[in-house]
Amino acid sequence: MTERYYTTSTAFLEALAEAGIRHVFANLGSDHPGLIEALAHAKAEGRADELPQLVVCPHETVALSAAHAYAAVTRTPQAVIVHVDSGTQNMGGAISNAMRGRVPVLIFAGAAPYTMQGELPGSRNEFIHWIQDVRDQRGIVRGYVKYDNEIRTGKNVKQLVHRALQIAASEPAGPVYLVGAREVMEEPLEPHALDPRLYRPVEPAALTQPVADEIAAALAGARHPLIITGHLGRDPEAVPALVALADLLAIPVIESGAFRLNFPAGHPMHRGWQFTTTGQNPLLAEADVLLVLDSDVPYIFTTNRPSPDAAIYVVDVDPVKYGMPLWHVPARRSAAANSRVALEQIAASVRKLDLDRQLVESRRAEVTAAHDAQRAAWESLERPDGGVITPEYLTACVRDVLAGEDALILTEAVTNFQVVAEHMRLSEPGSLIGSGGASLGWSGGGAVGAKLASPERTVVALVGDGTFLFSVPSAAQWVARRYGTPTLTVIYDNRGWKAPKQSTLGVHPAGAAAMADDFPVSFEPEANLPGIAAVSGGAYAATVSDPADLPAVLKEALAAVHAGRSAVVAAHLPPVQPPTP
Ligand SMILES: Cc1ncc(C[n+]2csc(CCOP(=O)(O)OP(=O)(O)O)c2C)c(N)n1
Ligand SMILES: [Mg+2]
Repeated sequence: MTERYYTTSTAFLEALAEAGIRHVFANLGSDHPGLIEALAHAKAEGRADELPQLVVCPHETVALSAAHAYAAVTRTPQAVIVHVDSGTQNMGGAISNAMRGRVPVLIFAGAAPYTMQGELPGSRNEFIHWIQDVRDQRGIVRGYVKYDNEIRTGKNVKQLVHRALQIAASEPAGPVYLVGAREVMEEPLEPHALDPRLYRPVEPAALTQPVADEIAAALAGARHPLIITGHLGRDPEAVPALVALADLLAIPVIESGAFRLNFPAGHPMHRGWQFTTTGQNPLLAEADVLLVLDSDVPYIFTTNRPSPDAAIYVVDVDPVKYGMPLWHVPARRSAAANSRVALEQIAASVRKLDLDRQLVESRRAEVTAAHDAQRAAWESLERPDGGVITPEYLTACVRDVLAGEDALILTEAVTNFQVVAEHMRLSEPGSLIGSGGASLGWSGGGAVGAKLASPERTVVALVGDGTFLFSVPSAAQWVARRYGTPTLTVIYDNRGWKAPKQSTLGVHPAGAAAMADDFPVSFEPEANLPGIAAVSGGAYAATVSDPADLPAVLKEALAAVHAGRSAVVAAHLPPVQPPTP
């Protein structure tokens, strides 16, 4: 019997498999012969099932965004392989999205060989090995990862992988980065296994009992309590815990900067969303007790803030936001805890109190009436405007075509984040994901990862036209066809970047740019955006201008997805800039 081929690369891939990772999103290069060889040997030896499947991604943004969405859906760490410094840089903003989105992803990059005279297998034999040798490859991502390290020997590579995954998955979750040069990835080893159960993520933290009691008493004694949350729904099981507390005391809930379903849209205590909200929210102004739960941006102080007398409590796994140099909420008390655990503790403490039932019930009636009025006002906007598709009408059409589907919505709709939230009316925990970060272009790869992670669901990405282009749609759509992950993408197509125009108007409302209506944000002449998906991924492609056509086109697009083909529909909204004469 021939001896089993087993190197650091085999052990590295095996460690990922031990941790339950089934796909590795990869963009390969001269640094990866060890990995490619390990995979080929495993196949030849009938052991391919013992290693994860490589998903070839022609762009690193797509690779990391796919791993990001996969991790967000499954809440398990995922892995990405990129090429030395170049591939690391090409992940671009996707790594900052993974950090802000708090998703556990292990990124492995090769490194230039560290011998050049054939001293070791893998030694330099290509001109590019000198060019790719940089002083601080790990420094490229150090501001964005929780952990970085170099694999220096195969002897402990599994230890490093499992430790990296443990750090990635412990709250707050985030990306981790390992590098390994060619020589070390070629090192022959004795096969060995490692028990991943000994590297479990850190258990969720709880509030101390006095703090749980204090928050419970404050909420129970408040006239106008309010809860603001941003991403507690990363753990779908936290949603019913929030519902239980909101029900118990009739507390209205606002979602702020939300990229997850944190609270069911149809629940009578749901009082709307805030993104870049420009006006004062009356609920926030009148709140006498405010609980900020898992929120990076609970409000924007310059335009929308709580009363200076409000008693504010912050509960968050990272309540002081170590990763944000400027951040402050004037909280009476801040506590580091897992939101689901904390909510269950606070509710248990509330149940021990003697409540003013009349106060709670009259508040429930008031909040419910306000909720109903808010929804009626939104619904009245769900129509075209003089033959033009409005974002509200578009979102309502998407919502209606998805009725009865088990849909997973990816939102990257930028200036239409709020419209998407208000008009999709999602209520299922786990039915919405966004990147959580600031770097646009996540949803192309994201849709691939989300569909791979949940093949039974209908995955729908709602994106801006600029965002669609940021997402490297050629690469994303190719991967989708190659790996059989059909999804529907709907482009909120205002033919340009509305956000920078709005930002300018926010600072210079009557400035020269505003006066001349001169903003360099237009995408005229128009590109055929769905056409990119058609040529690179064989997708169903359509562009719609007439509101009357929209429902039928969306239906046809959805049918294409169900038949196994991706679909991209661009819906023409009012243009961001008037067409140039
Ligand atoms: C990678 C990246 N580059 C640039 C930006 C800055 N930026 C923020 S919003 C925006 C416009 C996005 O355009 P589109 O998707 O069409 O959305 P719209 O603003 O038109 O709603 C840009 C360029 C960003 N957030 N991320
Ligand atoms: Mg746009």
